[in-house]
Amino acid sequence: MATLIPKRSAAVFAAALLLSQSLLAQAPAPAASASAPLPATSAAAVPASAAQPAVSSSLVAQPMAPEQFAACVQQLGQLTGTAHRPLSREDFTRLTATARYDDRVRQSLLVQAGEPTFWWDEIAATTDDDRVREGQRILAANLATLQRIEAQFGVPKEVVVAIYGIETNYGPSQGRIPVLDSTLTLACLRPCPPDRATACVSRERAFAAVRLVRDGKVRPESWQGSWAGAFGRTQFVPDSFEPLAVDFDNDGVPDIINSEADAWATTANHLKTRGGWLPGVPVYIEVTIPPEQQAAYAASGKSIRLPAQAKKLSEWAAMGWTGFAADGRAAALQWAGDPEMYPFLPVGLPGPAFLVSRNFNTIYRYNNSERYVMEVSLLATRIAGSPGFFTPWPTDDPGLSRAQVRELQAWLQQRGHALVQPDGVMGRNTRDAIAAEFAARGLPPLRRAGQRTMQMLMRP
Ligand SMILES: [Ca+2]
Repeated sequence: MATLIPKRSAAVFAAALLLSQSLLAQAPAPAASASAPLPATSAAAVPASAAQPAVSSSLVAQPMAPEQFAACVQQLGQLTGTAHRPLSREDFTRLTATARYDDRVRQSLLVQAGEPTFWWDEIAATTDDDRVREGQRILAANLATLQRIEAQFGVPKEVVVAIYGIETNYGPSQGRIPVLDSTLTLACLRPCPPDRATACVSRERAFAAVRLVRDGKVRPESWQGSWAGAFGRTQFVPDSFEPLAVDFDNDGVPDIINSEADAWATTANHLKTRGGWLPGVPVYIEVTIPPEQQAAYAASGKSIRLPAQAKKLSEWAAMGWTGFAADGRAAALQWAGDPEMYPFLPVGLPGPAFLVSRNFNTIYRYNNSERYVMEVSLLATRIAGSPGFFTPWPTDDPGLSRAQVRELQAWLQQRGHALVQPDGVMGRNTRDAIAAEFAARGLPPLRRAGQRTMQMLMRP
């Protein structure tokens, strides 16, 4: 979950642009909010007004020296002991004595700022048939528990299961970096203003991590998570876990690492408490915009998200907007309670168009990436047995499922690309190998493959 998709510095962003130029030149439309090709990180933890430092390009340019990290941790210790930060310097010093700088955090910051990816590739992989089936299996096997969570928090059980599926692939991908190390490393790579008072995400996250250890809420020897400090089955960051953790299996301990019930209830609590989930309101409805109104939504290379235009669904219907029936035919826009919704177009027109509700914003607070919100809500829709959306992406080369990516990776391995692992994730090594294969055929070195280009590459 998470919020902490770090903001990019100009320098890092410039590097990303250089990397991406060849891709942009060949692509039908660049992905809008280039959300990380990494496991998502975690939930909105501090007030939106809290300062969020930019990644300092000088700090992430090379690994931090051990003495520099030690000095940084010591400086953080000087800031403990204020009213909003109930943590003594003694406790902080004692509990961080064995913390280590972890360079995987820095490398992940760089990767995240790196390669742009496409909506159609990410959605195809994150909501593929395997993930839908596994979500349906988990839902059926835990129906009573998930129904009780839905009754208590008002959040649909399919949304909770979908977050579980997107965050950690239903459990196994919780991250392997000690959380004290990742949060302190991040706080040192993204330094805050040096005053005692200013709330600042990376610093407060590290303090919250230390408090969780101090209070016995986690077992430090086995407390691991993502590079961004998100941990557990639904990936909470320490500063979100601390106020929102729920012990739903009633064993006396909120444990989102080992207990699915606790993880699901804690997630539902976040959506209810932080975002104000509206029960009974859909996250999105796919729409068709009348031709004479389409010019305002033309593709611009960015997503189009217009919360200021929120209107009741009946008002959109009166303007001629229509939805889709389960069989893909046009249907009148209507919903019980006539919720307020606003336009969201991931890549503009041509392409899928949606009206989204406040529940879209609520999932966005869980992990502030538009792609993440659509992945979660599409997966939830399909887990519930409904079709995905009907309008095709504006590409003649749609994205691959994880099974297809594994097949492609196995082929790349056979072709001698030793760094490629058949893990179903289109990472840097896989992209390098794909580009090399295109180049070997005298073609532009695309750094992705889709349904059409995969067949073209693998043709004997
Ligand atoms: Ca528990």
